[in-house]
Amino acid sequence: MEKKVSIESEANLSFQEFKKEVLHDYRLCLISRECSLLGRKEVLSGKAKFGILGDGKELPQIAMSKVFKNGDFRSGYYRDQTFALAIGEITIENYFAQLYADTNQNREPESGGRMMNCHYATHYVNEDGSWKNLTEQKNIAADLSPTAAQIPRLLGLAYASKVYKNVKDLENKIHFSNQGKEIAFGTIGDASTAEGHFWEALNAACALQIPMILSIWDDGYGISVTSSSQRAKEDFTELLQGFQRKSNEESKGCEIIKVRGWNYAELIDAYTKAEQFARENHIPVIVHVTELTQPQGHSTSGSHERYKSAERLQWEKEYDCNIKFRNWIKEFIVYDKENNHELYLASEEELISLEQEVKQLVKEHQKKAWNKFRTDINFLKNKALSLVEILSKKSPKKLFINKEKEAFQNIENPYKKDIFHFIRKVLRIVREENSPDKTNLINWLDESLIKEEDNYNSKLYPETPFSALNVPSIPPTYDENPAEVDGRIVIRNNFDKIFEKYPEVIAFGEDVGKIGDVNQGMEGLQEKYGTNRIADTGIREATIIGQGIGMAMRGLRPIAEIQYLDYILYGLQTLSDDLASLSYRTKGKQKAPLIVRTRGHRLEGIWHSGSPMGGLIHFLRGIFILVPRNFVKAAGFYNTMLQADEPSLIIECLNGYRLKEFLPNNLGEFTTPVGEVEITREGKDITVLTYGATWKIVTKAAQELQTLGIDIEIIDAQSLVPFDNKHQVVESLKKTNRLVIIDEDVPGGANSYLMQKVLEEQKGYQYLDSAPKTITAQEHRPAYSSDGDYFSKPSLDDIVEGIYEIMHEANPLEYPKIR
Ligand SMILES: Cc1ncc(C[n+]2csc(CCOP(=O)(O)OP(=O)(O)O)c2C)c(N)n1
Repeated sequence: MEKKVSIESEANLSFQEFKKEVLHDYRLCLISRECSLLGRKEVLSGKAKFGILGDGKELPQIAMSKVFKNGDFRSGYYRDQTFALAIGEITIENYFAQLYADTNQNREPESGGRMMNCHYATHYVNEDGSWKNLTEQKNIAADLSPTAAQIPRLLGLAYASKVYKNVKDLENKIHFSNQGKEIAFGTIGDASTAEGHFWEALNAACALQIPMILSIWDDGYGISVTSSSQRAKEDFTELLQGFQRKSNEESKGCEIIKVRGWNYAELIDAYTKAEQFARENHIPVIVHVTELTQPQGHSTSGSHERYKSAERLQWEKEYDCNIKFRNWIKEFIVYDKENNHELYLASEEELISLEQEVKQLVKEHQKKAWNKFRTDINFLKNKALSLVEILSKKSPKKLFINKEKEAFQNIENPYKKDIFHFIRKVLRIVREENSPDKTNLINWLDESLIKEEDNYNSKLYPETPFSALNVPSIPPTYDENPAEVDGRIVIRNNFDKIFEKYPEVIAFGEDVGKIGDVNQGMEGLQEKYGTNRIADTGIREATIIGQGIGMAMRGLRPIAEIQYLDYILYGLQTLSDDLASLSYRTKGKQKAPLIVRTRGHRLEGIWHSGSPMGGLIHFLRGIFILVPRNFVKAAGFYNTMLQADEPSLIIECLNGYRLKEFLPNNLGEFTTPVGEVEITREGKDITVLTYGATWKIVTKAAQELQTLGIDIEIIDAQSLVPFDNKHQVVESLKKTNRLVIIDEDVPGGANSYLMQKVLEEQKGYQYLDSAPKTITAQEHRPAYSSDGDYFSKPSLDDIVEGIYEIMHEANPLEYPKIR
């Protein structure tokens, strides 16, 4: 047989098989396109709120899907619906269910209606919270909307393969890896490569030599801004040249493959090559897919005619990858010498018939998705109407109720919010009535709200049986005459036990490897456990966090170190948008039990004394935030969190590494309970709630206060999120009736969070005899040196006087004014 066009894989296929595959691919392209076209219509007709769609990117995703194997991971963005369809992650009905924000998880498995359309997430965990066998399925790390936010964790997803390949003790983790042969696939829009995350991750991937294939869907625009305004060189491949590895085997760097996004044969070839580089040899690959289009513009929010020239729009029509693919199919002719005739992939008629079939198919499934979505809501609507109808019959406020009913019935396709608003409004109208019908309505409302709470407000944390809250509390135990050692020895010796006990624990960060971190909390451990277990990284906080997230998603237990708490800001976006929201946005179907280790609070100066706990607490709901006052407590938190599913941030006291502590004899075993405060000094006059490095100063202040006739009770918060699940603070308040909260954060920072917890959540306000008070740092960053600290952070004097003042106000005779 002679052929006018060929593709590599064809060699193994008979013509009929080849034809079948090509037409199957074209059919998928058509299905995906039809979903986009109809999706936009659904938004414009008001049935869905917003659509970000995958049209114009179909063909390269088909090619990518062909080399994407079980066990592989994709970390991509909102254009990848064709890929999701191709690997069987979504059906057409799922696609539309997500567009409508259907909360039924069978119909919308990606997020249970929480994420906007084209945001995908496969399920990592079973119903009972245990890991699925990730090597038997194709994996998608939950998508994110912020541009390039998917890139930091891509590094970790790929790095995990390297770990599984090299760490011998992990050979039995066969449900996570097959000897590290899994590839992490990334996708990103060309404009999003202007983000720092992209460059940071690319540099790290090239340095680490990991199996990563990062595809850039280059359509020349980031919404309206053209490539030339996005980057230094319009041709992205040219810009990347410094990363290209040299031909010699030893050379680091990556392979760069440039390919036209409308050329089926070239694309198949490109991804086949990319896979060869990545899978066995762990060479990162960039696939720069050029000449892509956006047939319907960026999203449903506007039209691209506003910013694209007539020529460009015309070009996009011609170079639409589906159209080009169609032409290629039509022009593909094989001459069969033996039988003396030409073989075609498809005739014009066949293609038209396929196109019509797909149009109808997508429409049918869209309708099904809509009807199922509406059926559930209409059930609620009808139930609400019938209960209100019954109530109104005997109500003296019938007229008012009917008015509401009429307005409600006029809404064509009410959302749930309309239904709940209607009922709650009616209940406000009949607030003075008592009747069984009203009770029925209230009961039904309460039951329905519980269901909606599950739909919209559950799973901020994984809520699995492997929660830190279920880890048994094991106190540290001591020899009769325990050694008194530097805090760093406590933590180091505990880490030693951890590395011995858990082969899946991998620690990494700046200066973590060779010197065992800047405070030597891992001193000597790299020598003992090897560079795969304890590793130095580049100075790249965002991707240190991302590396940890990706590894944790693949069954490892990474401890990602941020050298100082002040520098966590570089990784905050990744922590907040990705890690903190992971469980919530997948409704508990994905987890990443990453431990972020860092050190903070007071030491020296503007960038080494940070304690921005309020900021972290607010940005990172979804991550446990633990603030141990010493290293026995810190070690206990690591021991706890390594048995748990929740991600956590553990902040050690920067000024405590050289302070003496007794060395427990059950290192690696004892735990510090999460969500529990500890009363470290009992007292009767004032409850003082504090944490971290400030605890020591408060403890000192207590001695002086005792001499002034004030007996304070000190409570170490130690676990800010979650905080005091047993409500021990309010119990203390019942005794002292006065509350002071002291920390090193700015006024209104974590101290105010604690105040809200105690006064509002624990209803502590009822027991107060004095105004509650916070003693905090100044609003500015702490100035350098001892005097800078004295005038910036709450000092012993501030604390003693601040507490004294409360007693003075309560009893000026017994506690005369100091100054
Ligand atoms: C951090 C961040 N900044 C801005 C946006 C708003 N935004 C959404 S998509 C987009 C353009 C992205 O263009 P590109 O990366 O080329 O991908 P494309 O949408 O063209 O596929 C922008 C600016 C965002 N989502 N996240």
